[in-house]
Amino acid sequence: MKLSYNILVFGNEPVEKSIARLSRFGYDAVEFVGEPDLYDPAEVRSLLAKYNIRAGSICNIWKKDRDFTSANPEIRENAKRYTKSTIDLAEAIGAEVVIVAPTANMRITRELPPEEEWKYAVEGIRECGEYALSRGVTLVIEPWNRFETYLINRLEQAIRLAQDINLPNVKIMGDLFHMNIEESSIPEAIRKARGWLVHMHVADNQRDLPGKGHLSWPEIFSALKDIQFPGYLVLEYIPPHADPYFAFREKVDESVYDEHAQYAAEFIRKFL
Ligand SMILES: [Mn+2]
Repeated sequence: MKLSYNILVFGNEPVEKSIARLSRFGYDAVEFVGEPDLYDPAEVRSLLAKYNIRAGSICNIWKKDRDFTSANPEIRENAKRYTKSTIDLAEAIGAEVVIVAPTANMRITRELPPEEEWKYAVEGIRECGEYALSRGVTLVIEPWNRFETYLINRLEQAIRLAQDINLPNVKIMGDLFHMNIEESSIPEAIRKARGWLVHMHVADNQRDLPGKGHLSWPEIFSALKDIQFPGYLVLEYIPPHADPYFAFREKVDESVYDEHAQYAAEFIRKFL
């Protein structure tokens, strides 16, 4: 298990500040925002070398016009084009993982019959998975809670989708905030996902820092150890808003970034 942090939560600060902070508090890797226009890959590579930290993963941003299962063929095509651009970014900066989802974030009703949208989800993510394979990148499907999507809410649904896609580099991830809403048992869901679960977003039940809510951390870590979880534990603190992307358009208090990163690393290390 390795430690990482989604720098989406650091807002618009220069990327060097984020990379330096995570390096300072002993993180193994950085999770970058899936917006290729934000980064100059050559600059990112040199910053990662300078601060001796890896590019672990890329967290794609699923806006309305990036949707593998939209009824609109333009939007479905755009989801593939967009995902390939983030796979290119991953390859360029040396990130192993790109996070995908089959619907736009906050689209909570279907636009097509279930069989048809499943087919589009399989085809779209498979096409991107094939593209990622030759570039050494793994795609991980992230389930979201029912208030952000209707399609993939639980790990077992993500596994079914990955099984239908049927590529060695298409796996799944878990996000403890979403899992707390959708899974009957978080540790059981983790244990049943052995072999598929290769990436995690870590937050407490209300999406605050781990240990600030009511999740049972000893049980969660014991399940992760049982399955020999091989991937990154990525801190994803998000302020309390229904729309996770909106949360970062609000003015955030930058003075807490250091404190958060330090606290989260210390908290998690206690369980490793
Ligand atoms: Mn997440």
